Amino acid sequence: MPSGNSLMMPILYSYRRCPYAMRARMTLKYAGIEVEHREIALRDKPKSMLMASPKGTVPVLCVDKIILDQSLDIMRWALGRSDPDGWMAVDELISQEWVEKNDGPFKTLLDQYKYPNRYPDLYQDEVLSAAIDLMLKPMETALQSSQYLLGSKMTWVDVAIFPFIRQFSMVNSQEFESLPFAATKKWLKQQRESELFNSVMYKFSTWVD
Ligand SMILES: N[C@@H](CCC(=O)N[C@@H](CS)C(=O)NCC(=O)O)C(=O)O
Repeated sequence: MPSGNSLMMPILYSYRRCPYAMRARMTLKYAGIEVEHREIALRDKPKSMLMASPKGTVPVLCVDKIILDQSLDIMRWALGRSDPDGWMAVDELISQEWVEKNDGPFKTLLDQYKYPNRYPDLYQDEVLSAAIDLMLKPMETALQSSQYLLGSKMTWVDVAIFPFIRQFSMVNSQEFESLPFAATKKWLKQQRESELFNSVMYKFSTWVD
């Protein structure tokens, strides 16, 4: 068998609760791409993963001789292969804006909200209201006028952002429930209860090289 042939199943290094890995797993599943799943322990990463991608974050997809170690690259690669419901049929600039805001400033606020002990100089209520102003309010406005962030159809932007909003909602679920964002809560519930999301939350045992 020649090396690098396309019969090799892609290998995905993943971590169940990682939002970046969730968006990659959801997209691979949607695209119908089967992978060899290697669940990692963040505190004891397998050498084979670090050899493929020394920066040591998940997800990492190894396909043929290509290493994709950014979740958005994995999404793009998967959707380039198969995109049955047109997740990519959206305005590129608007999509980028949402996802950059999520992965950049919103992720920073999410970490500050989730790990207050690491940020003793910050006030939690200020962190929360910054996150609300930056992300939750614009999401609510968008979702009040359409079922998904960019219109009436689900797109890669919903999938890229959902795991982070889910994480945000779980930091203090009572607090989240008290927020006046009915449309966002409905969207979150739909994503969370979807077959697609639940199908990628299987508990694998940890991969050992
Ligand atoms: N920009 C990367 C970020 C991935 C990332 O930060 N993943 C976290 C887990 S959620 C990680 O692997 N962190 C390494 C560690 O905690 O050691 C991507 O989009 O894939």
